[in-house]
Amino acid sequence: QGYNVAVVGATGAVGEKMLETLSKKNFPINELHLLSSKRSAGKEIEFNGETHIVKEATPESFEGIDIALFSAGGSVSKALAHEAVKRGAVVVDNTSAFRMDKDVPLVVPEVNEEDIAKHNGIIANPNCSTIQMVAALKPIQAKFGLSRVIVSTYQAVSGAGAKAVNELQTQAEAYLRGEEMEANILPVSGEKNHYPIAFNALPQIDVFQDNGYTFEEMKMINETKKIMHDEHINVAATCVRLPFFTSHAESVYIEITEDNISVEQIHEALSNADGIVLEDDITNQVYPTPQSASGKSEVFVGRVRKDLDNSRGFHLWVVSDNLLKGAAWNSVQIAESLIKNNWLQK
Ligand code: 11C
Repeated sequence: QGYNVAVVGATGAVGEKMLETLSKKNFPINELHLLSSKRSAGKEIEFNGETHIVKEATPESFEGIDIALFSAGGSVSKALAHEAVKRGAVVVDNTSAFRMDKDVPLVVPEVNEEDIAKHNGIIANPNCSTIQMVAALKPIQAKFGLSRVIVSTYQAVSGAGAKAVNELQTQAEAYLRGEEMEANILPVSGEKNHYPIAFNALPQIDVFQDNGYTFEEMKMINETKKIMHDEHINVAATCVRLPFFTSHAESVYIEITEDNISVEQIHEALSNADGIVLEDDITNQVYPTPQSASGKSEVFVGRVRKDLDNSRGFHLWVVSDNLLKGAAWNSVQIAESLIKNNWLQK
């Protein structure tokens, strides 16, 4: 038995990974509908050996659809997700449009799969940098409690879209030829100032908020509390864009609530957790990097060590592919869970 599946934003970087993931996981598809903005409509995309023509997404596109995976930007989700739900589809939305809505579950299946059951038609996929962090923190929280998180991110340009990927490529080539670099996209395409990303580090991802944090930082703060079901966890974030294409890395400082816990106990909790791969062997220089994690679906953790001053403090290095576990893979996992648990009906 298969389901009628729509992918909204099928021509984008995440849409492409969604299709790859659906195929790789052998997702039970009856009809596949590839949708996009008017601009990309008409393109042809191969899926499992068949050519599909991308159509413009309209409210009527969702007639007969069981599951709609949205990744075409917040404004498209705001305009069309409820239209899809009205027509009987369950929406898995990979934008920030509904993440903090009270009646929309925000889900990383390894962390809070049971929240999917409470959906009213829309389930939100968290921000990529949040997903990998909470996936690594959940097994630690479950065993030893968690009171504080301070994270600094090292984020790939693909998080900012295909134009940012091109910008890094073009700037790097120009720099190596000794030419001036042109910056038009990063840190934020709509902002008045742009800075080169090649051979640089930009401490701004998304727009600044009134409290001095960026929206990306506030997403990490607010989404972490919601997914981990604990408003009292103290979370602070500094999000930085770096010049590589894929996978986000994070330096995460945590304080747990139990005392006298060893690195070995943290290792054990992480090694037994679904979706986590522990790569932590400093004697052999083993730790994950954005390059080693790219193309893989798991969250990789290394450099686990005890804080030197706080006996409940630990430092971790967390890396994952931002387009897979951070986006497409997590969305398809949610869709699989809807089917497996009979949660498609509201
Ligand atoms: C970035 N994390 O790297 C962002 C991209 O809210 O889903 C993902 C934006 C989002 O720029």
